[in-house]
Amino acid sequence: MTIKTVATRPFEGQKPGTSGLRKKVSVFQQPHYLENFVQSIFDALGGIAGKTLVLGGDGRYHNREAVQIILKMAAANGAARVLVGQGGLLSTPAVSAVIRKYGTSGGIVLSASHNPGGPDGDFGIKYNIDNGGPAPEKVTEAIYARSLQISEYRIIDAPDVDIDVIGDSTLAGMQVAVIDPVSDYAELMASLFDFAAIRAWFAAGHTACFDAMHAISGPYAIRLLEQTLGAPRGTVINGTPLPDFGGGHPDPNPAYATELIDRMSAADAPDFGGASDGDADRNMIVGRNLVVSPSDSLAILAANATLVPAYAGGLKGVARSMPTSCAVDAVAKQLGIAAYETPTGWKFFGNLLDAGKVTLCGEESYGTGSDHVREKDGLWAVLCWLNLLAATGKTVNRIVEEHWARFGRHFYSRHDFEGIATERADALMAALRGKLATLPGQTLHGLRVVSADDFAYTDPIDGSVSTKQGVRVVFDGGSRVVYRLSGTGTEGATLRVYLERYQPDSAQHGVPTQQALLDLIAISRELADIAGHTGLTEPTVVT
Ligand code: VG1
Ligand code: CO
Repeated sequence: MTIKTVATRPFEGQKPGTSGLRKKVSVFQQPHYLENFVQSIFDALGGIAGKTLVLGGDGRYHNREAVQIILKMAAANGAARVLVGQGGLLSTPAVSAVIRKYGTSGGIVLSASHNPGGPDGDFGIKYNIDNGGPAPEKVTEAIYARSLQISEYRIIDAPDVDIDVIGDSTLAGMQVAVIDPVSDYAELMASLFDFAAIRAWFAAGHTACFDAMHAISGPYAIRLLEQTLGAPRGTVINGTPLPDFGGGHPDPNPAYATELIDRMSAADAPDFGGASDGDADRNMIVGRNLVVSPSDSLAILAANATLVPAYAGGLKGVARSMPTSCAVDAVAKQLGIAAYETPTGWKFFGNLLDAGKVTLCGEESYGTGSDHVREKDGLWAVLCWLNLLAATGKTVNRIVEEHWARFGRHFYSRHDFEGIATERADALMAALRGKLATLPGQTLHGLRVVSADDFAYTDPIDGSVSTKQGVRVVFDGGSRVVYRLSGTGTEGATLRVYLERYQPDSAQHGVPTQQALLDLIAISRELADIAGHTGLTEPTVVT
Protein backbone atom coordinates (compact mmCIF):
# COMPACT_ATOMS: atom_id res chain seq x y z
CA MET A 1 0.00 0.00 0.00
CA THR A 2 1.40 3.36 -0.92
CA ILE A 3 0.97 6.68 0.74
CA LYS A 4 0.01 9.33 -1.78
CA THR A 5 0.69 13.00 -1.26
CA VAL A 6 -1.92 14.83 -3.28
CA ALA A 7 -1.45 18.45 -4.34
CA THR A 8 -4.48 20.62 -3.63
CA ARG A 9 -5.61 24.23 -3.37
CA PRO A 10 -7.63 25.84 -0.57
CA PHE A 11 -11.43 26.02 -0.80
CA GLU A 12 -13.13 29.15 0.42
CA GLY A 13 -15.47 28.98 3.38
CA GLN A 14 -14.27 25.88 5.23
CA LYS A 15 -15.10 27.71 8.43
CA PRO A 16 -16.81 25.63 11.11
CA GLY A 17 -20.07 27.21 12.33
CA THR A 18 -22.00 26.65 15.55
CA SER A 19 -21.32 22.93 15.26
CA GLY A 20 -18.77 21.91 12.63
CA LEU A 21 -18.57 22.44 8.88
CA ARG A 22 -21.95 22.00 7.18
CA LYS A 23 -22.49 22.28 3.44
CA LYS A 24 -24.63 20.79 0.72
CA VAL A 25 -23.71 17.19 -0.14
CA SER A 26 -22.72 18.36 -3.62
CA VAL A 27 -20.12 20.68 -2.08
CA PHE A 28 -18.59 17.81 -0.13
CA GLN A 29 -18.61 15.65 -3.26
CA GLN A 30 -16.21 18.01 -5.08
CA PRO A 31 -12.80 16.40 -5.52
CA HIS A 32 -10.49 17.24 -2.58
CA TYR A 33 -13.14 19.14 -0.59
CA LEU A 34 -13.52 16.69 2.30
CA GLU A 35 -9.86 15.71 2.09
CA ASN A 36 -8.73 19.32 2.47
CA PHE A 37 -10.80 19.80 5.58
CA VAL A 38 -9.74 16.51 7.16
CA GLN A 39 -6.05 17.24 6.50
CA SER A 40 -6.62 20.71 7.97
CA ILE A 41 -7.97 19.09 11.15
CA PHE A 42 -4.97 16.76 11.37
CA ASP A 43 -2.50 19.58 10.69
CA ALA A 44 -4.18 21.93 13.19
CA LEU A 45 -3.77 19.22 15.82
CA GLY A 46 -0.04 19.11 15.11
CA GLY A 47 -0.41 15.80 13.31
CA ILE A 48 -2.03 12.55 14.42
CA ALA A 49 0.95 10.20 14.30
CA GLY A 50 0.55 7.50 16.95
CA LYS A 51 -2.87 8.80 18.05
CA THR A 52 -6.19 6.99 18.42
CA LEU A 53 -9.37 8.54 17.02
CA VAL A 54 -13.07 7.69 17.03
CA LEU A 55 -15.02 7.93 13.77
CA GLY A 56 -18.72 7.67 12.97
CA GLY A 57 -21.72 9.53 11.70
CA ASP A 58 -25.48 9.71 11.59
CA GLY A 59 -25.77 7.55 8.48
CA ARG A 60 -26.85 10.31 6.17
CA TYR A 61 -26.08 10.25 2.46
CA HIS A 62 -22.28 10.34 1.83
CA ASN A 63 -21.52 8.96 5.33
CA ARG A 64 -20.01 5.69 4.06
CA GLU A 65 -17.86 7.31 1.38
CA ALA A 66 -16.57 9.88 3.87
CA VAL A 67 -15.69 7.17 6.41
CA GLN A 68 -13.52 5.36 3.84
CA ILE A 69 -11.72 8.56 2.85
CA ILE A 70 -11.06 9.52 6.47
CA LEU A 71 -9.78 6.03 7.39
CA LYS A 72 -7.33 6.12 4.47
CA MET A 73 -6.20 9.62 5.39
CA ALA A 74 -5.78 8.71 9.06
CA ALA A 75 -3.62 5.75 8.04
CA ALA A 76 -1.54 7.92 5.71
CA ASN A 77 -1.05 10.43 8.50
CA GLY A 78 0.27 7.77 10.83
CA ALA A 79 -2.62 7.28 13.26
CA ALA A 80 -2.18 4.23 15.50
CA ARG A 81 -5.81 3.23 15.69
CA VAL A 82 -9.30 4.32 14.69
CA LEU A 83 -12.44 3.10 16.45
CA VAL A 84 -15.22 3.22 13.88
CA GLY A 85 -18.88 2.47 14.48
CA GLN A 86 -20.21 -0.54 12.57
CA GLY A 87 -21.55 0.60 9.21
CA GLY A 88 -19.83 3.94 9.84
CA LEU A 89 -22.56 4.78 12.34
CA LEU A 90 -22.26 6.50 15.71
CA SER A 91 -24.59 9.07 17.24
CA THR A 92 -23.00 12.32 18.39
CA PRO A 93 -23.41 11.51 22.11
CA ALA A 94 -22.08 7.99 21.45
CA VAL A 95 -18.92 9.43 19.85
CA SER A 96 -18.47 11.53 22.98
CA ALA A 97 -19.00 8.51 25.24
CA VAL A 98 -16.57 6.34 23.25
CA ILE A 99 -13.83 9.02 23.22
CA ARG A 100 -14.13 9.28 27.00
CA LYS A 101 -14.40 5.56 27.74
CA TYR A 102 -11.34 4.59 25.70
CA GLY A 103 -9.38 7.77 26.40
CA THR A 104 -8.76 8.51 22.71
CA SER A 105 -7.17 11.73 21.43
CA GLY A 106 -10.45 12.81 19.90
CA GLY A 107 -12.94 11.88 17.23
CA ILE A 108 -14.64 12.89 14.03
CA VAL A 109 -18.43 13.13 13.79
CA LEU A 110 -20.04 13.03 10.35
CA SER A 111 -23.37 14.79 10.59
CA ALA A 112 -25.32 17.87 9.69
CA SER A 113 -27.54 17.12 12.67
CA HIS A 114 -31.10 18.38 12.17
CA ASN A 115 -30.49 19.52 8.57
CA PRO A 116 -32.17 17.36 5.89
CA GLY A 117 -30.06 14.68 4.17
CA GLY A 118 -29.98 12.87 0.84
CA PRO A 119 -28.18 13.80 -2.41
CA ASP A 120 -29.74 17.28 -2.35
CA GLY A 121 -29.46 17.67 1.40
CA ASP A 122 -26.66 18.60 3.75
CA PHE A 123 -23.53 16.88 5.03
CA GLY A 124 -21.26 17.89 7.87
CA ILE A 125 -18.08 17.11 9.73
CA LYS A 126 -16.96 18.06 13.20
CA TYR A 127 -13.89 17.36 15.31
CA ASN A 128 -14.27 16.51 18.99
CA ILE A 129 -11.35 16.78 21.42
CA ASP A 130 -10.15 14.35 24.07
CA ASN A 131 -12.80 15.38 26.62
CA GLY A 132 -15.39 14.07 24.14
CA GLY A 133 -16.76 17.52 23.33
CA PRO A 134 -16.81 19.72 20.25
CA ALA A 135 -13.51 21.48 19.64
CA PRO A 136 -13.43 24.91 21.27
CA GLU A 137 -13.16 28.04 19.12
CA LYS A 138 -9.37 28.25 19.27
CA VAL A 139 -9.18 24.80 17.66
CA THR A 140 -11.87 25.44 15.03
CA GLU A 141 -10.15 28.71 14.17
CA ALA A 142 -6.83 26.90 13.74
CA ILE A 143 -8.52 24.35 11.45
CA TYR A 144 -10.04 27.14 9.37
CA ALA A 145 -6.73 29.00 9.18
CA ARG A 146 -5.03 25.81 8.01
CA SER A 147 -7.73 25.22 5.37
CA LEU A 148 -6.79 28.56 3.80
CA GLN A 149 -3.13 27.56 3.50
CA ILE A 150 -3.33 23.91 2.57
CA SER A 151 -1.36 22.72 -0.44
CA GLU A 152 -1.37 18.92 -0.06
CA TYR A 153 -2.97 16.06 1.79
CA ARG A 154 -1.99 12.48 2.48
CA ILE A 155 -4.05 9.40 1.69
CA ILE A 156 -3.25 5.76 1.10
CA ASP A 157 -4.09 3.95 -2.07
CA ALA A 158 -5.94 0.90 -0.79
CA PRO A 159 -9.20 -0.98 -1.19
CA ASP A 160 -12.08 0.03 1.09
CA VAL A 161 -12.08 -1.28 4.64
CA ASP A 162 -14.93 -3.62 5.61
CA ILE A 163 -16.77 -1.50 8.17
CA ASP A 164 -19.78 -3.78 8.44
CA VAL A 165 -18.23 -6.57 10.47
CA ILE A 166 -17.32 -5.96 14.11
CA GLY A 167 -13.66 -6.68 14.81
CA ASP A 168 -10.11 -5.52 14.19
CA SER A 169 -8.14 -5.22 10.99
CA THR A 170 -5.16 -3.20 9.83
CA LEU A 171 -4.84 -0.59 7.15
CA ALA A 172 -1.27 0.29 6.18
CA GLY A 173 -0.13 -0.34 9.74
CA MET A 174 -3.05 1.46 11.36
CA GLN A 175 -5.43 -0.63 13.43
CA VAL A 176 -9.10 -0.30 12.52
CA ALA A 177 -11.47 -1.44 15.25
CA VAL A 178 -15.07 -1.74 14.06
CA ILE A 179 -17.20 -1.45 17.20
CA ASP A 180 -20.86 -1.93 17.99
CA PRO A 181 -22.24 1.65 17.86
CA VAL A 182 -24.72 1.12 20.68
CA SER A 183 -23.07 -1.03 23.40
CA ASP A 184 -20.74 1.47 25.06
CA TYR A 185 -23.45 4.12 25.10
CA ALA A 186 -26.08 1.71 26.44
CA GLU A 187 -23.73 0.63 29.21
CA LEU A 188 -23.19 4.29 30.19
CA MET A 189 -26.96 4.92 30.32
CA ALA A 190 -27.45 1.88 32.55
CA SER A 191 -24.93 3.33 34.99
CA LEU A 192 -26.83 6.63 35.31
CA PHE A 193 -30.51 5.75 35.65
CA ASP A 194 -32.78 3.59 37.78
CA PHE A 195 -33.46 1.02 35.06
CA ALA A 196 -35.34 -1.24 37.49
CA ALA A 197 -37.83 1.54 38.25
CA ILE A 198 -38.30 2.38 34.56
CA ARG A 199 -38.75 -1.32 33.76
CA ALA A 200 -41.41 -1.56 36.50
CA TRP A 201 -43.12 1.54 35.09
CA PHE A 202 -43.46 -0.10 31.67
CA ALA A 203 -44.40 -3.44 33.25
CA ALA A 204 -47.26 -1.69 35.05
CA GLY A 205 -48.74 -0.89 31.64
CA HIS A 206 -47.48 2.63 31.05
CA THR A 207 -46.79 3.47 27.42
CA ALA A 208 -44.42 5.67 25.47
CA CYS A 209 -43.79 6.68 21.89
CA PHE A 210 -40.31 7.62 20.71
CA ASP A 211 -39.94 9.11 17.24
CA ALA A 212 -36.45 8.48 15.86
CA MET A 213 -37.38 10.42 12.70
CA HIS A 214 -35.56 7.81 10.52
CA ALA A 215 -32.30 9.01 12.02
CA ILE A 216 -29.51 7.55 14.11
CA SER A 217 -31.32 7.42 17.47
CA GLY A 218 -33.41 4.48 16.19
CA PRO A 219 -30.97 1.65 17.02
CA TYR A 220 -30.13 3.23 20.38
CA ALA A 221 -33.77 3.71 21.34
CA ILE A 222 -34.78 0.20 20.25
CA ARG A 223 -31.93 -1.35 22.26
CA LEU A 224 -32.61 0.70 25.38
CA LEU A 225 -36.37 1.23 25.46
CA GLU A 226 -37.68 -1.94 23.84
CA GLN A 227 -34.93 -4.51 24.42
CA THR A 228 -33.63 -3.41 27.83
CA LEU A 229 -36.44 -1.58 29.59
CA GLY A 230 -39.36 -3.69 28.41
CA ALA A 231 -41.29 -1.08 26.46
CA PRO A 232 -43.61 -2.82 24.00
CA ARG A 233 -42.36 -3.36 20.46
CA GLY A 234 -43.50 -0.45 18.33
CA THR A 235 -42.71 2.07 21.07
CA VAL A 236 -39.98 3.38 18.76
CA ILE A 237 -41.41 4.73 15.52
CA ASN A 238 -39.41 5.59 12.37
CA GLY A 239 -36.61 3.58 13.98
CA THR A 240 -34.65 2.58 10.88
CA PRO A 241 -31.97 5.14 9.96
CA LEU A 242 -32.27 6.16 6.30
CA PRO A 243 -29.69 8.14 4.27
CA ASP A 244 -32.31 10.82 3.52
CA PHE A 245 -34.28 10.47 6.79
CA GLY A 246 -37.28 9.38 4.72
CA GLY A 247 -37.29 12.77 3.01
CA GLY A 248 -38.05 14.47 6.33
CA HIS A 249 -36.45 17.18 8.33
CA PRO A 250 -34.97 15.32 11.33
CA ASP A 251 -35.53 18.06 13.89
CA PRO A 252 -37.52 17.09 17.00
CA ASN A 253 -39.84 20.04 17.34
CA PRO A 254 -43.59 20.48 16.91
CA ALA A 255 -43.12 21.76 13.35
CA TYR A 256 -41.29 18.66 12.08
CA ALA A 257 -42.07 15.76 14.47
CA THR A 258 -45.71 15.88 13.47
CA GLU A 259 -46.33 12.12 13.66
CA LEU A 260 -45.42 12.13 17.35
CA ILE A 261 -47.44 15.28 18.03
CA ASP A 262 -50.50 13.68 16.39
CA ARG A 263 -50.12 10.54 18.49
CA MET A 264 -49.77 12.53 21.68
CA SER A 265 -53.00 14.39 21.00
CA ALA A 266 -55.03 11.27 20.13
CA ALA A 267 -57.65 9.94 22.55
CA ASP A 268 -55.48 6.88 23.26
CA ALA A 269 -52.22 8.84 23.51
CA PRO A 270 -49.33 7.13 25.27
CA ASP A 271 -48.17 8.42 28.66
CA PHE A 272 -44.93 9.81 27.31
CA GLY A 273 -43.62 11.09 23.99
CA GLY A 274 -40.04 11.73 22.95
CA ALA A 275 -38.15 12.44 19.72
CA SER A 276 -34.58 13.04 18.61
CA ASP A 277 -32.76 14.60 15.67
CA GLY A 278 -30.44 13.44 12.86
CA ASP A 279 -27.45 12.73 15.09
CA ALA A 280 -29.44 11.95 18.28
CA ASP A 281 -28.19 14.81 20.42
CA ARG A 282 -31.46 16.78 20.52
CA ASN A 283 -34.65 15.79 22.30
CA MET A 284 -38.27 16.83 22.46
CA ILE A 285 -40.37 15.76 25.45
CA VAL A 286 -44.13 15.55 24.97
CA GLY A 287 -46.99 14.93 27.37
CA ARG A 288 -50.63 14.57 26.42
CA ASN A 289 -51.39 17.61 24.27
CA LEU A 290 -48.35 19.27 25.76
CA VAL A 291 -44.92 19.92 24.27
CA VAL A 292 -42.48 20.62 27.08
CA SER A 293 -40.49 23.71 26.21
CA PRO A 294 -36.81 22.70 26.10
CA SER A 295 -35.96 25.53 28.48
CA ASP A 296 -38.58 24.21 30.92
CA SER A 297 -37.31 20.67 30.48
CA LEU A 298 -33.83 21.75 31.58
CA ALA A 299 -35.29 23.55 34.61
CA ILE A 300 -37.48 20.58 35.54
CA LEU A 301 -34.59 18.13 35.28
CA ALA A 302 -32.50 20.44 37.47
CA ALA A 303 -35.27 20.74 40.08
CA ASN A 304 -35.79 16.96 40.21
CA ALA A 305 -32.27 15.70 39.48
CA THR A 306 -31.78 14.00 42.83
CA LEU A 307 -34.45 11.45 41.84
CA VAL A 308 -31.99 10.12 39.24
CA PRO A 309 -29.26 7.89 40.76
CA ALA A 310 -26.40 9.62 38.89
CA TYR A 311 -27.37 13.00 40.34
CA ALA A 312 -28.62 11.86 43.76
CA GLY A 313 -25.80 13.78 45.44
CA GLY A 314 -27.04 17.08 43.99
CA LEU A 315 -25.88 19.33 41.18
CA LYS A 316 -22.64 21.30 41.14
CA GLY A 317 -24.20 24.01 39.02
CA VAL A 318 -26.14 24.50 35.80
CA ALA A 319 -25.52 26.26 32.50
CA ARG A 320 -27.72 27.44 29.65
CA SER A 321 -27.04 29.16 26.37
CA MET A 322 -27.91 32.86 26.40
CA PRO A 323 -31.11 32.62 24.31
CA THR A 324 -32.43 29.76 26.50
CA SER A 325 -35.08 30.96 28.97
CA CYS A 326 -34.18 31.85 32.55
CA ALA A 327 -36.37 29.04 33.94
CA VAL A 328 -33.30 27.10 35.06
CA ASP A 329 -31.87 30.19 36.76
CA ALA A 330 -34.93 30.27 39.02
CA VAL A 331 -34.26 26.66 40.03
CA ALA A 332 -30.55 27.29 40.60
CA LYS A 333 -31.40 30.21 42.84
CA GLN A 334 -33.65 28.06 45.00
CA LEU A 335 -31.10 25.22 45.11
CA GLY A 336 -28.34 27.68 45.98
CA ILE A 337 -26.13 26.59 43.05
CA ALA A 338 -24.43 28.60 40.31
CA ALA A 339 -26.10 29.24 36.95
CA TYR A 340 -23.89 30.09 33.95
CA GLU A 341 -24.95 31.80 30.73
CA THR A 342 -22.90 30.87 27.65
CA PRO A 343 -23.02 31.57 23.91
CA THR A 344 -25.04 29.26 21.65
CA GLY A 345 -23.40 25.91 20.89
CA TRP A 346 -22.39 23.00 23.08
CA LYS A 347 -18.67 23.73 22.75
CA PHE A 348 -19.06 26.52 25.31
CA PHE A 349 -20.16 24.10 28.04
CA GLY A 350 -17.02 21.93 27.80
CA ASN A 351 -14.75 23.93 30.09
CA LEU A 352 -17.46 24.36 32.75
CA LEU A 353 -18.15 20.62 32.72
CA ASP A 354 -14.45 19.70 32.77
CA ALA A 355 -13.80 22.05 35.68
CA GLY A 356 -16.65 20.54 37.70
CA LYS A 357 -18.57 23.82 37.79
CA VAL A 358 -21.78 22.43 36.31
CA THR A 359 -23.58 19.10 36.11
CA LEU A 360 -26.50 19.92 33.77
CA CYS A 361 -26.57 22.11 30.65
CA GLY A 362 -29.18 22.99 28.10
CA GLU A 363 -30.22 24.99 25.08
CA GLU A 364 -33.60 26.20 23.89
CA SER A 365 -33.01 24.34 20.61
CA TYR A 366 -34.12 21.02 22.12
CA GLY A 367 -30.70 20.26 23.61
CA THR A 368 -30.14 18.93 27.12
CA GLY A 369 -27.23 17.07 28.67
CA SER A 370 -25.01 16.47 31.65
CA ASP A 371 -21.43 15.79 32.66
CA HIS A 372 -21.75 12.11 31.59
CA VAL A 373 -20.50 13.13 28.12
CA ARG A 374 -19.52 16.44 26.49
CA GLU A 375 -22.35 16.65 23.95
CA LYS A 376 -26.04 17.19 24.35
CA ASP A 377 -27.77 13.86 24.49
CA GLY A 378 -31.28 13.13 23.22
CA LEU A 379 -31.86 9.67 24.61
CA TRP A 380 -30.28 10.63 27.92
CA ALA A 381 -32.96 13.33 28.29
CA VAL A 382 -35.70 10.84 27.43
CA LEU A 383 -34.36 8.40 30.03
CA CYS A 384 -34.14 11.22 32.60
CA TRP A 385 -37.81 11.97 32.08
CA LEU A 386 -38.79 8.30 32.22
CA ASN A 387 -36.80 8.03 35.46
CA LEU A 388 -38.77 11.01 36.87
CA LEU A 389 -42.10 9.52 35.80
CA ALA A 390 -41.18 6.16 37.35
CA ALA A 391 -39.86 7.69 40.57
CA THR A 392 -42.80 10.04 41.15
CA GLY A 393 -45.71 8.16 39.59
CA LYS A 394 -46.78 11.50 38.10
CA THR A 395 -47.65 12.34 34.50
CA VAL A 396 -45.55 14.62 32.29
CA ASN A 397 -48.30 17.24 32.43
CA ARG A 398 -48.52 17.18 36.21
CA ILE A 399 -44.76 17.49 36.63
CA VAL A 400 -44.74 20.52 34.31
CA GLU A 401 -47.74 22.21 35.95
CA GLU A 402 -46.37 21.68 39.45
CA HIS A 403 -43.06 23.13 38.32
CA TRP A 404 -44.74 26.29 37.01
CA ALA A 405 -46.77 26.62 40.22
CA ARG A 406 -43.58 26.43 42.26
CA PHE A 407 -41.21 28.56 40.18
CA GLY A 408 -43.50 30.61 37.94
CA ARG A 409 -43.76 30.04 34.19
CA HIS A 410 -41.30 31.34 31.62
CA PHE A 411 -43.40 31.51 28.45
CA TYR A 412 -41.02 30.90 25.58
CA SER A 413 -40.98 30.70 21.80
CA ARG A 414 -38.49 30.96 18.95
CA HIS A 415 -39.48 32.54 15.65
CA ASP A 416 -37.17 31.69 12.73
CA PHE A 417 -37.05 33.71 9.52
CA GLU A 418 -35.27 31.48 7.01
CA GLY A 419 -33.86 31.95 3.54
CA ILE A 420 -32.86 35.60 3.92
CA ALA A 421 -30.15 36.98 1.63
CA THR A 422 -26.98 37.16 3.76
CA GLU A 423 -26.39 40.88 3.12
CA ARG A 424 -29.93 41.70 4.23
CA ALA A 425 -29.61 39.67 7.42
CA ASP A 426 -26.27 41.31 8.18
CA ALA A 427 -27.79 44.74 7.56
CA LEU A 428 -30.66 43.96 9.95
CA MET A 429 -28.25 42.92 12.71
CA ALA A 430 -26.03 45.94 12.09
CA ALA A 431 -28.98 48.33 12.32
CA LEU A 432 -30.13 46.65 15.52
CA ARG A 433 -26.67 46.88 17.05
CA GLY A 434 -26.58 50.54 16.12
CA LYS A 435 -29.73 51.18 18.17
CA LEU A 436 -28.77 49.38 21.36
CA ALA A 437 -27.42 52.36 23.28
CA THR A 438 -30.67 54.32 22.82
CA LEU A 439 -33.03 51.57 24.03
CA PRO A 440 -32.71 51.46 27.82
CA GLY A 441 -35.43 53.57 29.42
CA GLN A 442 -37.69 53.49 26.31
CA THR A 443 -41.17 52.02 26.65
CA LEU A 444 -42.32 49.78 23.78
CA HIS A 445 -45.90 48.44 23.70
CA GLY A 446 -46.14 49.25 27.39
CA LEU A 447 -42.91 47.44 28.32
CA ARG A 448 -39.92 49.37 29.63
CA VAL A 449 -36.48 48.37 28.36
CA VAL A 450 -34.06 47.88 31.25
CA SER A 451 -31.03 46.81 29.24
CA ALA A 452 -29.94 46.12 25.68
CA ASP A 453 -26.60 44.70 24.59
CA ASP A 454 -24.68 42.43 22.25
CA PHE A 455 -23.82 39.35 24.29
CA ALA A 456 -20.12 38.75 24.88
CA TYR A 457 -18.74 35.87 26.91
CA THR A 458 -15.53 35.45 28.80
CA ASP A 459 -14.92 31.79 29.56
CA PRO A 460 -14.45 31.63 33.34
CA ILE A 461 -11.95 28.78 33.03
CA ASP A 462 -9.54 29.77 30.24
CA GLY A 463 -10.43 33.46 29.86
CA SER A 464 -11.15 33.18 26.12
CA VAL A 465 -13.52 35.87 24.86
CA SER A 466 -16.35 35.41 22.34
CA THR A 467 -18.08 38.56 21.13
CA LYS A 468 -21.19 39.30 19.01
CA GLN A 469 -23.07 36.28 20.31
CA GLY A 470 -26.55 37.76 19.94
CA VAL A 471 -28.46 40.94 20.65
CA ARG A 472 -30.57 40.85 23.79
CA VAL A 473 -33.17 43.33 24.92
CA VAL A 474 -34.43 42.90 28.47
CA PHE A 475 -37.64 44.44 29.82
CA ASP A 476 -39.05 45.14 33.26
CA GLY A 477 -40.06 41.87 34.91
CA GLY A 478 -37.42 39.87 33.05
CA SER A 479 -39.11 39.55 29.64
CA ARG A 480 -36.57 39.26 26.85
CA VAL A 481 -36.26 39.47 23.09
CA VAL A 482 -33.03 38.01 21.66
CA TYR A 483 -31.83 38.10 18.05
CA ARG A 484 -29.06 36.12 16.38
CA LEU A 485 -28.18 34.64 13.02
CA SER A 486 -27.96 30.87 12.72
CA GLY A 487 -24.55 29.28 12.31
CA THR A 488 -25.71 25.86 11.08
CA GLY A 489 -27.57 26.59 7.84
CA THR A 490 -26.29 26.02 4.33
CA GLU A 491 -28.50 28.36 2.30
CA GLY A 492 -28.71 32.10 2.87
CA ALA A 493 -29.19 33.34 6.43
CA THR A 494 -31.67 32.45 9.14
CA LEU A 495 -32.68 35.06 11.68
CA ARG A 496 -33.64 33.56 15.02
CA VAL A 497 -35.84 35.65 17.31
CA TYR A 498 -36.17 34.31 20.84
CA LEU A 499 -39.08 35.51 22.98
CA GLU A 500 -39.50 35.07 26.71
CA ARG A 501 -41.95 36.32 29.34
CA TYR A 502 -41.94 35.48 33.03
CA GLN A 503 -45.36 34.97 34.62
CA PRO A 504 -45.42 34.30 38.38
CA ASP A 505 -49.25 34.15 38.58
CA SER A 506 -50.51 30.53 38.39
CA ALA A 507 -53.92 31.70 37.21
CA GLN A 508 -52.22 32.81 33.96
CA HIS A 509 -50.19 29.66 33.31
CA GLY A 510 -52.76 28.08 31.00
CA VAL A 511 -52.68 30.89 28.44
CA PRO A 512 -51.49 29.67 25.00
CA THR A 513 -47.81 30.58 24.53
CA GLN A 514 -48.14 32.71 21.38
CA GLN A 515 -50.92 34.68 23.05
CA ALA A 516 -48.88 35.24 26.20
CA LEU A 517 -46.07 36.62 24.01
CA LEU A 518 -48.17 38.84 21.69
CA ASP A 519 -46.73 42.19 22.74
CA LEU A 520 -43.15 40.85 22.68
CA ILE A 521 -43.76 39.44 19.21
CA ALA A 522 -44.94 42.86 18.01
CA ILE A 523 -41.95 44.53 19.64
CA SER A 524 -39.52 42.05 18.08
CA ARG A 525 -40.83 42.71 14.58
CA GLU A 526 -40.80 46.48 14.91
CA LEU A 527 -37.54 46.91 16.75
CA ALA A 528 -35.56 45.05 14.10
CA ASP A 529 -37.82 46.10 11.21
CA ILE A 530 -37.87 42.49 10.11
CA ALA A 531 -40.36 43.06 7.30
CA GLY A 532 -38.43 46.07 5.98
CA HIS A 533 -35.10 44.26 5.90
CA THR A 534 -36.23 40.80 4.82
CA GLY A 535 -39.62 41.18 3.17
CA LEU A 536 -40.93 38.51 5.55
CA THR A 537 -43.95 39.49 7.61
CA GLU A 538 -44.24 36.13 9.39
CA PRO A 539 -41.65 33.61 10.56
CA THR A 540 -41.08 30.48 8.46
CA VAL A 541 -40.85 28.22 11.54
CA VAL A 542 -42.22 28.76 15.05
CA THR A 543 -41.12 26.49 17.89
C1 VG1 B 1 -28.45 25.57 16.30
C2 VG1 B 1 -29.04 25.81 17.68
C3 VG1 B 1 -27.97 25.67 18.74
C4 VG1 B 1 -27.32 24.30 18.63
C5 VG1 B 1 -26.80 24.10 17.21
C6 VG1 B 1 -26.24 22.71 17.00
O1 VG1 B 1 -27.45 26.53 16.05
O2 VG1 B 1 -29.64 27.07 17.75
O3 VG1 B 1 -28.55 25.85 20.02
O4 VG1 B 1 -26.25 24.18 19.53
O5 VG1 B 1 -27.86 24.28 16.27
O6 VG1 B 1 -27.20 21.74 17.27
P1 VG1 B 1 -27.71 27.85 15.16
O7 VG1 B 1 -26.38 28.53 15.07
O8 VG1 B 1 -28.27 27.39 13.85
O9 VG1 B 1 -28.73 28.66 15.90
V1 VG1 B 1 -27.21 20.34 16.33
O10 VG1 B 1 -28.27 19.24 17.05
O11 VG1 B 1 -27.58 20.99 14.85
O12 VG1 B 1 -25.63 19.81 16.41
CO1 CO C 1 -28.01 17.38 16.48
